[in-house]
Amino acid sequence: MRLEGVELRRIALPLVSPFRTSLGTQSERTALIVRAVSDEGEGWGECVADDEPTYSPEYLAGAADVIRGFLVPALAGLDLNPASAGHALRHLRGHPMAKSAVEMAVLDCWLRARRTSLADHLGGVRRSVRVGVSVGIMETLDALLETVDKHLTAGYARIKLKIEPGWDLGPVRAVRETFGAEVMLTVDANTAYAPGDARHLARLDAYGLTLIEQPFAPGDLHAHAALAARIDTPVCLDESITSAADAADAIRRGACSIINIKPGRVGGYLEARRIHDVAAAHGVPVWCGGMLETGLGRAGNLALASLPGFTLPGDISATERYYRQDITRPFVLDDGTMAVPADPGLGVDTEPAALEAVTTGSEWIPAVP
Ligand code: NPQ
Ligand code: MG
Repeated sequence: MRLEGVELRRIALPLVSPFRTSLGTQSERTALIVRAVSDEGEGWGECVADDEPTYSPEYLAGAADVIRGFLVPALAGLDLNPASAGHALRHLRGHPMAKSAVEMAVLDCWLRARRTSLADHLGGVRRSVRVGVSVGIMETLDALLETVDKHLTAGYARIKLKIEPGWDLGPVRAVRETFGAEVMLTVDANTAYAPGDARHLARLDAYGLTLIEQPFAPGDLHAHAALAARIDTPVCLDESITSAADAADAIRRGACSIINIKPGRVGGYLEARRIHDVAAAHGVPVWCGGMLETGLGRAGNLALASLPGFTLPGDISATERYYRQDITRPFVLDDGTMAVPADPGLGVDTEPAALEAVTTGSEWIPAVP
């Protein structure tokens, strides 16, 4: 398969309600949509970088620049397949979200041409997967309880509360006291704590959490290992893990006993599968994280989450949790689960009118070295 070029679109999707994490408040999702055009047809990808480099060092305009200046040229003239695409980008350091977007479009294109679903290609073993929902930091406990109630009524299999200093023990206690011990409950700090907060975080042990996600800075594996050694709640890493090598290192150092895998953060679906494999070899459960993806990323993440090691519900919520109108068909919740797309490639199509309506800019990048 030969790449002819890539259409890069910038989109802005309004969120149904603002989403606040310890990193900031999001009221609109901007993203890059990649359409790869080849001699064997086309494929779609999505870049999950944010406008600002807060969650990770990557940001949307920078990702577009890297895709235009380095990634597309690196793929030009090659005989492409999923493995060769990754190989051709390996000498370029960093930029996993930009790489992931391009790899995703090439992968979708290649799999569509071969009538194979992404789930089958990755080695998926489930036709539907259990999913959870991520609940932002709220103004009041009442607002939080009302939101959690709505999600539990909708049937979500797990509730994840975003936490930060000043919004942690109280919200967790309130949710446990209101909804009971049976609810699968987790917390995500998005790096908001300092190593000296370990004693405070240990108080979360009283609430039977399934895990605590990324309390400390991405590079501080030592602090995560020290916390893991003193609390009962399993420590899960998100921001710290950007490759299978990172995952192996974190596991070896006792910095986590669970891993959140996001294809965008780790450079694509193939590296995501390698992390899954490394974790499985160490008996470490994994689950699929979320980055407020459009339907394209949602479809791919469902395929990834169908692998056997994804034993915890993912942050792959129904479309309506985030968007009134997506650029694909909506994804719906069915008794706490979502169906894994079975059609070739990502198994989902963009809706041209919907895509056009949210596009704020586009360019054609011809594949020339
Ligand atoms: C997490 N996701 O697990 C992330 C945080 C997050 C669903 O909780 C733009 C860029 C939007 C990065 C939204 C969830 C984002 C973002 C959420 C990261 O840590
Ligand atoms: Mg997280």
